Amino acid sequence: MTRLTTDDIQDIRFGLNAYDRYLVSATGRSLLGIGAAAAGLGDVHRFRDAASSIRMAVVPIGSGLGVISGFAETVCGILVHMGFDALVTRYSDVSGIAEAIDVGAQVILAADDDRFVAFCPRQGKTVDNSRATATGFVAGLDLMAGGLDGKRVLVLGCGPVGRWVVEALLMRKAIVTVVDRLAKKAEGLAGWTRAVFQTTIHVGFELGQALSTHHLIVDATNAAGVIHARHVSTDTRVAAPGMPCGITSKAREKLAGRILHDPLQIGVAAMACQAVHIIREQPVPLRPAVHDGKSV
Ligand code: PYL
Repeated sequence: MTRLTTDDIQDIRFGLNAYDRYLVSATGRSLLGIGAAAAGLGDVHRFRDAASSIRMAVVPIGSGLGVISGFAETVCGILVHMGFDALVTRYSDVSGIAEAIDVGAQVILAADDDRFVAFCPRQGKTVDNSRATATGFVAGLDLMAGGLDGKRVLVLGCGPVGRWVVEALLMRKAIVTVVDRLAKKAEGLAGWTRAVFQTTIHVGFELGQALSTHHLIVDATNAAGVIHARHVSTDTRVAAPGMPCGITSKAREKLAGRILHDPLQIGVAAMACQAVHIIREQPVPLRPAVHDGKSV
C-alpha cells in the first residue's frame, strides 16, 4: 500500500462538489451513490436522510511513520460531504479512540502504516479500506460499463486491492483476467479464486497484449505509466484505485470522462456505506439509562 502524502490529499475536501459532478457524468452516481452501490444499499435518497443521524469519528494515529498532515481532516471532509455527522477527535491514538467512544461515535475510522479501518464497536465488526476501495471502484466500473455480467475485465496488479477487486468482479459475474509483473502472484491469485470461489480466472503473461484485448480495465498496481494511449479505444473504461495513477497523461486525454481514479474518496465512501450496512443489519438497542441500579 502506497503511503499517501499531504500533497496527494490536501485539496480533496475543497473539490468534492466538482468531483461529484464528474462522477455523475462518468457513472450516473455521486460519491454517495457509488459508495451505496458498493455496499449493496438501496435507495440512496432514503439513506442520505439516515446518514445525518450516524456519528463517525476519525482518529489521527501517530504510530510508525506518524500522522499525515491533513489525512484525518480529509477523511472527515469526505464523510461530512456524504451527509454523515463526522468529526476528527482532538486527541490522537488511544486517547482519540476513548474520545470517540465518549462522544458516542457509532463508527471510528483510523489508519496506521499498515491498515486503514472503520470500526463498528457496538456490532463488533470492522471494514477494511483495501477491500472497500476495491468494491467501490468495481461498483464504479460496473456503472460506467452498464453492468459487468459476462463481460471481460482485465485486472492489473495482484496485491491486496487486486485480490478484492477480483472478488468483487466475480460477484458481478465478470470474466476476469489478471496480470502482475510477478507471474507467481497472478498464478497465486488464480489458485485462490479456484479454491474459494470454485471459479477459474485467466492469467495474462504479456501486459501489452492483455491491455490491447480488453476494454474494461482495473489498474490496482502502484506503478505509474502502465496504461498508454495506444491501449485506449473509444470503448475503453478504466477504474484505477492504485496510487500513483497508472494511466499516462496522453491515455487520460483519450479516455476523458471514462476514468475513475482518486487517492482516497471512493474508498472512504465505500467504507462508510459498508459501516452503515453493518449498523442497519445489527442495530444495537440503546441501553436503558440506569440510575441507582434501577432502569429509568
Ligand atoms: C489509507 C491510504 C490509502 C492509500 N494509502 C494509505 C495510506 O497512506 N496509509 C497510511 C495512512 C497513515 C495515516 C496516519 C494518520 O494521519 O493518522 N497514521
